[in-house]
Formats: sequence, structure tokens, C-alpha cells
Amino acid sequence: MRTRISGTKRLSTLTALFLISILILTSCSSPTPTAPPPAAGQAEHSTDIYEGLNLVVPNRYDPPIEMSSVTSVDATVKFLEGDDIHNNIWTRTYASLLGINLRYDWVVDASMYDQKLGLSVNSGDIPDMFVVDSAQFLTYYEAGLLADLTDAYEAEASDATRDILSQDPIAMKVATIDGKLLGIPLTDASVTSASVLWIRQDWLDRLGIPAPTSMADVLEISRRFTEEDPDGDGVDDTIGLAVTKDLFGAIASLQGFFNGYHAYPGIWFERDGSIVYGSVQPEMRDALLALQKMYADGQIDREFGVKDINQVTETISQGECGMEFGVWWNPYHPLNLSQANDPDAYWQAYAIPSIDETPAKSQYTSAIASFLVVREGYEHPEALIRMVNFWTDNIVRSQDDNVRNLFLGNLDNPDVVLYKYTPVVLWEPTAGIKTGRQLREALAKRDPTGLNREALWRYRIMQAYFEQGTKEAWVEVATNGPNGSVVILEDVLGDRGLMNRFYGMPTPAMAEKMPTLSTMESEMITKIIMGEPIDQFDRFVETWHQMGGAEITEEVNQWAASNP
Ligand SMILES: [Ca+2]
Repeated sequence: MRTRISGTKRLSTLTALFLISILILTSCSSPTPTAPPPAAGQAEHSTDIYEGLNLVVPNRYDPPIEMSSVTSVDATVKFLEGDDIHNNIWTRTYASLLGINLRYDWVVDASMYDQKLGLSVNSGDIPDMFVVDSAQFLTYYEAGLLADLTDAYEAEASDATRDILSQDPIAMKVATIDGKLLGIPLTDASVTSASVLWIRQDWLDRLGIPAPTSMADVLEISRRFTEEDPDGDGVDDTIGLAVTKDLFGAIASLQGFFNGYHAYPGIWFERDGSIVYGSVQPEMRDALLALQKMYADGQIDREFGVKDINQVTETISQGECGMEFGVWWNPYHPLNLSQANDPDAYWQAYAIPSIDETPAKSQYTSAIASFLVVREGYEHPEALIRMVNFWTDNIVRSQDDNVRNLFLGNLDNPDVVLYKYTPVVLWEPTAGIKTGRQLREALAKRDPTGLNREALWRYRIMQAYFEQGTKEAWVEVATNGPNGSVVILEDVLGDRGLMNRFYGMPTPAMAEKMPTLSTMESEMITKIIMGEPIDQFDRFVETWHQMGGAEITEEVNQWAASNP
């Protein structure tokens, strides 16, 4: 399986990008709304800070209970003055409002967490509550170390908790083994890994090319962007499509291109009653041939095979390419750099077009990569459910800015991201889609009434674009605006998406053999694009099956049979 960034990490980075963009944009376009001063850290162990806040508080343990845990904090995480990981708004709130004294036995950098947890658990030192990845989840379950949370969840999970966990169709499934709920999955928006097609709209307009409605149109756009001087400088200095040497990822990826040919590299999906691996299906062939021709015609960088994401970002920012398949947030990075160098640059999102009459589906992968678990034998398994409820009821569902400022941080102090101090962080899988819809409605009515503070910020940024001509504000318009990328994600969640059918932990043969097979796969794709004969693909398919692919496929099908 391809390595991917964990959901939480991806979102945190993204949140940071948003905050930065919003700050820059608001400072040059519209007045920043006044925020109350940061309240956290003001009154240690005093409950004054909660006064006047509309909080939903679960039953408080009286007397308070003890809960040991372990956690990771990166060196980049900043704290408010006087706070640290052991004493902050979250530890104080768990103690004061929930009656849970959360104590971290150790704290390490995120890169060390898995190893340190393994050592702890092996030495019999098992925390009361902790975070595990998918592989640890199964290992610790099989070792009998995890508490069954089924009854505690049934008895105590709030409506918001249940709703958030049901928005992702596989969240509860993947946390349930042998009919027992053994952990709370840390949810995020899976659909954000789906590809959209980003095109320099100003180039399309300059050359008088209409919006693409098929992959044939995409190929033609690529040709004209390469041959017809779309930037109008009289120099032959542009290419059609940006691709990195990694071939896949969030930026300048080939995922969406393949999807346009109904090919789904790197994921598993159902075909004729069994689960198959996308990269060895015949649909890959035509897509590879099309890419090979684009490369031969100079529409893809001659050097793409050695260019990493930073070098491709440079190509994009210098205005040297006109299309890339990426994800919905690309205007925040790296497409913003293109506009920064060329004020008229505008990248428009398009749904993945199809090579034929059948609409293309954009592939995506479950975002669930980790779980909150409780030690078997811990006296208060329901305490975890209460902490989850506190998060979902008050943070995810609250529209109260004072609550968000107190527990998440505020935009006046964007370096301090308070949720990084607690492991109990579940994102609402469809939140971005909902916000996008609210924003589009508000824009259509020209009335922001009812938007929460974050949405209101986004609304004002778009207003700055439409009403004051603030061109930097295009990033928000291209994502959450009337024809923005978020609209496309809604369709992907409908019938224009295909989620990776396999979401379990790696099967034995997969763990052992997939890394080699994936390397072979990348080399095959790169070589064919660069001109090697297409029968290399047929040979790859054969070798793939022989070198473990057939065995992995069998294991995946067995897994699927018991995970319908
Ligand atoms: Ca040119």
C-alpha cells in the first residue's frame, strides 16, 4: 500500500494554511473582527473561564478518577504562557468539568510514538487510555489488552458522537472486531483525498478554449497549452500537465488522470463479484499510452522522473504549466504561488472528465488511520466516551466563538493550536462540504446571517474578491465559491466517487510483498511514460501476480468476505 499522511496531520497542516491565508487576506481586504482575548491559562483550576459558555458537560466523576495516558507532541507545537502538555486547557477541563485527572506517563515526538508505545506495552506498562494505529489496534486486541467499549458506547455516546461516527460509513466497522467495539476511530474527511482537475482558466480564456467535457478535451488542452503560447509572451516556455517523480500524492498527481480512463491505481475495488487491485487492470493501458504520447510531444516535463514536489511547485509558481490533477485545497498550496507571481492567474477546478460516455469516478481512501483505546481492566471505560462526547458536543458542534477560542485557539494567536494538546480529536467527515454549501447559499443571497465565525471569514474573503477585486482572494473562491472544488467533492461523495474497498490493516502477504510490488509499479509507469513499449505493462501485470499479488488478492478477498 502507498504511504499516506495520517488524517490528523494532513488536516492540521491544512488548518494552519487556512489560518495563515485568512490572516493575510483579511489584513489587506477587510477589517479583522475583534476577538476576545485568549482565556486559556488565565485562571488555573478555576472554573470562572467556563462562565457564560454554552457547554454540554457529561456527568462529572465525584470523587474524580485517575486516567493514565501517553502522548506525542511535536517540537513545533506552541503553548500559551505557563502551560505545557501536562497542564493546559484540556487537562484542566477534563479535571474540572468531567472529574477525570488525565496524566501522561510519557510524552515523545510524534515520530517516536509507535516505537515508545511498543516498548511500554511489551514491558507490561499499559496506559489506561491511548492512541493506536491500525496495526497496533489488531495486535493489542489479539493480545487481549483492549477493553470492550460496546456497552459504554451504547450507554453514554451522545447524539453528536453517534452522528459523527456514522458519517463515515466504515468508521464503526473498522473499530469493531468479533462484534465488539474496541476503540473510537479518529475520524476525518476521507473524500478530501479525491482528485480534481485544476486548469489555468486565464489560459483557457486567452486561447478561447471551452471547459473540458471529456479526457479527449483534456489532451487537446494539454497540446494547445504546450504549443500555442498560452501566457502570450512569445516564448515557447509552457507545458500542459504537471507531474512529479512520485506520480501520486496531493499535488501534480496522476491519480485523476487514470480515473478519467476508469483506472484506479493503488486501490482495491469490486469487479465481477470479487475485489481486484486497480493498478493491474486493463484500463491502465490506454491511460499509460496517452501519457506516453503527451511526454513524447513535450507536454509533460522531460525531467519529471527526477523532479520532486518542490521542483514541480516551482514550475507551477513560475507559470510554466497549465494543468495539474490534485486535491480540493490546492489553491491554498501551491497554486497560490502561481497567482502571487502572476496576478491574473486563476486556477479553476473541474470534475475528472471521462474518456467515454460513462462518467468518471474519482478514487479516494478512508481517512481512518488511528483509534482511541482503553486498557482491558481499567475501571472506567466510559470515561473515554465522555471525553469524546465533550469534544463532539462542544467543539465540533458548537457555533459559539467563545467556546472555540477557549478550546481551539483563536486567529489572533494562530501559532497556538490548542487541540494539539489532547488525543481526543475527531473531525466531522462532512464538515467541509456543509460549510461550502452554507457559503454558496450565503453568497447567492448576499446575506451571511447564520454563518459561524470561520465561515464568515471565508465569506468576507470571497466578498473581497467579488466586490473589491482583491485578486489574492481567488483561493477561497476557487475552493468554496459557486463553482469551486468543494462542489465537486459533494458529487464524489454521491455517485462520482470510488472508495478504496480495502481498509483493514495490511494482510501478511501485503505487509511482506507490497512494498516491492509498489516500487515495481512506479518504475513501470515512469518508464512507459518516458517511451518504453506498452507491453512492459502486460509483463508487469504478470510479474505482479507471480511475485505475491495473487496471494495478496486472495487475502484481501478473504478479508472483504468478513468485512462486508
Ligand atoms: Ca510562452
